[in-house]
Amino acid sequence: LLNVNDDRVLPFPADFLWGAATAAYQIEGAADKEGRSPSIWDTFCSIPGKVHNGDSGAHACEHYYRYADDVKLMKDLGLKAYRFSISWSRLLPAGTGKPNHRAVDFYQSLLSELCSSGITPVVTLYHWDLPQCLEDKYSGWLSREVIDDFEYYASVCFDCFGSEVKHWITLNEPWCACALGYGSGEHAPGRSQDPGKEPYLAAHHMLLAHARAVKCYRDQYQNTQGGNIGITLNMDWKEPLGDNAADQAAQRRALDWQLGWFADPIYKGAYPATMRERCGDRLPEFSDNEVELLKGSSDFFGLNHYSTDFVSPGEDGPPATPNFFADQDVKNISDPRWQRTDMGWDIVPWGFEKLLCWIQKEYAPAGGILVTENGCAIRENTEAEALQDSTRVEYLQGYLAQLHKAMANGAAIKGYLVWSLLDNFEWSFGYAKRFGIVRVDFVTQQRTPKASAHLISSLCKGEKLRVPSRIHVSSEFVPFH
Ligand code: GBH
Repeated sequence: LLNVNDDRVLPFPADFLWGAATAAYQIEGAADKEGRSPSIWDTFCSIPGKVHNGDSGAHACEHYYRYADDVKLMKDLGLKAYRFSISWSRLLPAGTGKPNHRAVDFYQSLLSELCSSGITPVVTLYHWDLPQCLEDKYSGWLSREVIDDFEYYASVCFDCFGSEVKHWITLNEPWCACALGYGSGEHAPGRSQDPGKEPYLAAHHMLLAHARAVKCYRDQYQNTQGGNIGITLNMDWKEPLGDNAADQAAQRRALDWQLGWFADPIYKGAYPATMRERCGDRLPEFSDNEVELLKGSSDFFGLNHYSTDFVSPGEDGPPATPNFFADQDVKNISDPRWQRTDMGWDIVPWGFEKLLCWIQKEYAPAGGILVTENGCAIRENTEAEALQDSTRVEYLQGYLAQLHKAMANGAAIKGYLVWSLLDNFEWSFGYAKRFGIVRVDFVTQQRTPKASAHLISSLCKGEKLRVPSRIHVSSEFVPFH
């Protein structure tokens, strides 16, 4: 038996899927080129004040033109897997209908470079970039019409790319797309008009669109193409502030409103009871057929994880008009001793172990858990500073040690993809926040691997994880209250 508290050199299974992740709008550039039509993120970026510095994904990492060099870089690092997303509005500029052949060529070329380099593609269908024409036509995710259009888009992807792709992800982090896109308005489409209803409605349609794409794959492609398909959900761990029933109930609500909102319909066939109780008819209902469609609609559990909070009940009481965030009645609290990333997110490795074990226990996901994102933004003022990204290296060592511990404690974890391969367009933060294990100079587009890239590279090559003794591996911690 492994005792990770004493053993600072941690082995991982030989078939563990190590790699890195990106998303289309964050790296591709060529946003108004080669037949691509705008997505809701192009529109959102053009509204003054929405994105830091007026930045956009118009050029980003120019990956659309530099993909061959980027795959070469991944090959040099020895990545086993690469997660990227397909741009819906590049492939189907009208949102539906005839595919753009230049987009088909682009993604097929990317896939063939990956395959000839021995890198396993993990492909996301939707990483937040709805075609703007569908937003204009029927208000995008607020309409049931999007479900058919998403299923059709997915089927085009399976047709065009399914012979190379064995790992499909339908949606990336629907929580962000709904809570930030329709609740706070921080993300596209930037709506906050009806925050007590729209996040729930958009989420309902996302869940159904996900389930229909999965059914389509299983019915028409899985037998011949032999891949698997799942969803990626994001969860920050929530630890009860105190050892009391009120804080434990707040933890349950916090988990339900972020993870359970999506995972419960997929794994249990219903929204969490806490949501049903508190939202009443603002939370849409699934028909019996829809419950059947949703249940079991993920071949693996894709998880993105970044940070942890302590939680206790909210203090504000119910707001005058209902609101997604207030519905939860949760107050998030940080330990002031925690170190923070450049996003202001707390670095709390032990929360990762708790979350992974929670998912294993609560959902026991068939096909296991695939960590599809984890990583951090670090302030890197100069290139020299960036290349010695010791804070990121320590973040990864701490989080990976906890992932290792979760595996030792029974969590079935199949792989780990770091966010992100490249510094890129960090949504409303523009280019000001750098998550890459590879430095990108946005003037010259030069790529340079950072120390963290060498860490990931060593793991890809089968080396054990070395965790310096100053990094805590134990999940025992001293609550600050
Ligand atoms: C992901 O979302 C996205 O999938 C990816 O595109 C993006 O570039 C990447 O992360 C980095 O942002 O305030 O301490 O409680 C991240 C989802 C949800 C993670 C909010 C952090 C708040 C942490 N995020 N969460 S805290």
